[in-house]
Amino acid sequence: MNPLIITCAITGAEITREKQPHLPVTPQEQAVAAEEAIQAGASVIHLHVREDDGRPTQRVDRFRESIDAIRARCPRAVIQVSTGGAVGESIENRAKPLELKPEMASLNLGTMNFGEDVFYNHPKDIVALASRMRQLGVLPELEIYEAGMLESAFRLLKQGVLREPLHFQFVLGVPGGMSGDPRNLMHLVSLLPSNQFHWGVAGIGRYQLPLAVQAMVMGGHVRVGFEDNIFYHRGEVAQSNAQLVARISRIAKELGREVATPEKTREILKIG
Ligand code: KMH
Ligand code: ZN
Repeated sequence: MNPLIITCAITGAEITREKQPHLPVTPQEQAVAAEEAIQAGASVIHLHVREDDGRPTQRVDRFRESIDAIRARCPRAVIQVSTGGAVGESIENRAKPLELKPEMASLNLGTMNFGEDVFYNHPKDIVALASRMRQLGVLPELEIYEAGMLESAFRLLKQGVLREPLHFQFVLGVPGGMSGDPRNLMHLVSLLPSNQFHWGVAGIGRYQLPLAVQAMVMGGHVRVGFEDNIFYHRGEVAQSNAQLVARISRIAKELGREVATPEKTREILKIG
């Protein structure tokens, strides 16, 4: 089976220190969390940044600080910046970290209810973000929360806005999108027409582990981390992002699935 790409979403935009005391917030904390996650088997760091007081921000200087700090501790990591930001962030701000020309960036494929909020992704903004990524040589990771968004991605591929090979992240379990029911992942994967596509799954909350295991068996990739889930077991907060990554690496080993190094990940996703 193909090597397993583990992405670690170390911080996110919504989780607070009150809920997860080990949440990395400052660039230095993020660098330590990223280094530990890479050592535990992650190869991609999905990056949101915060101000020192924990507020989410899309300030380009803050992204630069975090990326420099992560690079200093783990130069091999593939860094994927978020263009999703926090709910309610302007599209102009969401696009800002692209100017740093990261290797990867997230691209959200549609508008949806997101818990009690609405996560807006206007079609023209999706096209603009995708086009800017293409101009700057940034690989988009396509964030898919329900099946209609996957079909939107296929339309954008036909229109030439996106290019193969596409890399999908199925984010399942956000209230407002598809839940983490295993049949939803089966259905989404069944809609992928060929192996010209890469896919992974990010299960939210209690869905994180079962969906990760399902994806590993199905040949997909996995995202874990505090952005999506703060618990190790029910009611027991995880001690670090790396703890969540290490569990996936151990299960992969048991399943006989090699864990991709950052170098292998670049080769698989054709980065650089
Ligand atoms: N914070 C969520 C509203 C992404 O990084 O692209 C959106 C999000 C997706 O986290
Ligand atoms: Zn994110």
